[in-house]
Amino acid sequence: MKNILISGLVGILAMQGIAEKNGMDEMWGESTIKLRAENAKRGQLFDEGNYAMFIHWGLYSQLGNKVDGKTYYGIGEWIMNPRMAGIPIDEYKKLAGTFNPEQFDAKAIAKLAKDAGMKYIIITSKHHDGFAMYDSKANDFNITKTTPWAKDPMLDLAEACRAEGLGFGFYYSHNQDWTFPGGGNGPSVDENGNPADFDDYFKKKCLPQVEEITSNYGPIEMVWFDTPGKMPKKYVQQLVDVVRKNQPDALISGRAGHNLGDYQSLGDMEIPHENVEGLWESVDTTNDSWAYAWYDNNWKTPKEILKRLIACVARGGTYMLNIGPDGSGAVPERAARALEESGAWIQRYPQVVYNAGASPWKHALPWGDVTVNENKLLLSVFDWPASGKLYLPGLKTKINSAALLVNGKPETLKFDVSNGWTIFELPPRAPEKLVSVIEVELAGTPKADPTFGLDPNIGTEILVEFADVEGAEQSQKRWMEKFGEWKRIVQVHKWKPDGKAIFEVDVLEAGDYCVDLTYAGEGRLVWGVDVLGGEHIQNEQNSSHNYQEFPIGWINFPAPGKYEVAVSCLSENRESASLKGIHLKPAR
Ligand code: FHN
Repeated sequence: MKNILISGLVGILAMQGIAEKNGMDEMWGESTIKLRAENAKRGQLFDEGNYAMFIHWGLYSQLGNKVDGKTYYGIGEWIMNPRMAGIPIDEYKKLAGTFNPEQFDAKAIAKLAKDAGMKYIIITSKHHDGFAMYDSKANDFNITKTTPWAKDPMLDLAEACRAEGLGFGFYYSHNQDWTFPGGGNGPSVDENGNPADFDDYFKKKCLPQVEEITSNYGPIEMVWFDTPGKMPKKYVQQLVDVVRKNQPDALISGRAGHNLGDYQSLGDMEIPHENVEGLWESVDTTNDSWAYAWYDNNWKTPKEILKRLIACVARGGTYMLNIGPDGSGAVPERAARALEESGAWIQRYPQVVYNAGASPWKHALPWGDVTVNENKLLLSVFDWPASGKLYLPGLKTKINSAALLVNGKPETLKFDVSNGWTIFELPPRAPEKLVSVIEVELAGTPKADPTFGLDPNIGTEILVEFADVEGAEQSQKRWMEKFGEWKRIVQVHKWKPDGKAIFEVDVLEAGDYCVDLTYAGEGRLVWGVDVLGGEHIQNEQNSSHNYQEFPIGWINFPAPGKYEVAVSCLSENRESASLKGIHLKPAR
């Protein structure tokens, strides 16, 4: 199996070319894996809580992606950028004059985070637009000096978090500042027309503001630096020194740059498919934009939120989920509702998330996912099997007992073991509407064979990042669906005539399986699928520029056991063919 996810993001960006074209080449900086060593308190909430609230809120929230009657689609906090509405600096600054967020309710936001099951809140103190959402003495372009509201919301939010027993911390855009002379992607001359460089911006604004946010709000959990770009190391080091001096227990985000952060920050909206080692975080948002966008109703459902949260914990990481209050300070009602509903589930099953560790299978299973807490496996079942049987392949540790949690109480489950598979007998109805949980107490340390078992109930999807590849290339591909809305896959492409992606599978029930392939390409493509040492099938199907699943045919596994399944692109426009995964489902 390959772990391509930890490859340097800078390299990936360069490879894509697309990021540079969009002026977003300064996105995430390099990946860092650094475990807190010298300070046991630092990162405790991050490591054990596994779930946090991210808030993007600023002047841009007032526009909600509409400027002069025109709607711009993409991440709202970039609205002034030429890639979006391209608002001149002077025009943008005028927004402060009408920023009056009377609906902002720090206590309600902290309560929402608490009810959602989140352990701390990170909010934008200054985003790339340069506007400080707190009372900054270092620079007047801030919420208390320039808005009719004239209050510091961060004082209230810090206090409200403390009252709820939550951690609190700040996002700070340290490199990009689009309105201050010399800031990253900002003006290159000052108000008198004199040249300004990054050093001016850093000394006059960035460093003093980081002093402020780490001094004036009590103990904070984290400083979430973002988009370091090509910022020289000496500057990042100074910021790190300030944070360490003022807040020795605070974490520094993986996007500080130069490997000076405390953990690895994955790409925006990235939920990894394979376990990732070390201390790491995924950041995601409740819809498609970070900041409020009036049209953006593409909310994640409570079930989707739980799926993404549990996937992060099961891959070994932490999940931070964003909300974007609007210009009045109100949190969109649907986002709040989805967080409350998923949070109510977490209150019933805290052991699935808090202090929970990674799945020994190292990837999700067809019906759900597995987290580990002490000597227990927590099976989160998203797709309840109609057959009354739940199949768990490759568990290598003896089971002491298994129980289905019904209204929080364990009900003993019967189970059987066959050909290395554990088969649980389940009642016909799922006890939970969202996700039902089975607790499996083990006799020792959880160990599992990560080979993908073909589930006898439902289809099993295997992505090409889990394949061994010969005669073709396996690489990451990233693109923006809307501006700033990142998608990523691992693809197998550049197929040579003898190219293959080989998947190892474990079959419990012999027989015919329907094979579907997910791919993109141009025109019709001919694909071959072989059970190595067994049947060969091939078929021609259409393709499209975006990834779609196409049926190829039935293939036979003559007996239970392990097999290798090879996929190849046999003919037509092979240069265009990009394979994402295979799906195998019992042909019944
Ligand atoms: O450019 C920012 C973006 O606006 C947003 O804040 C995200 C959140 O992770 N960070 C940057 C892009 O990665």
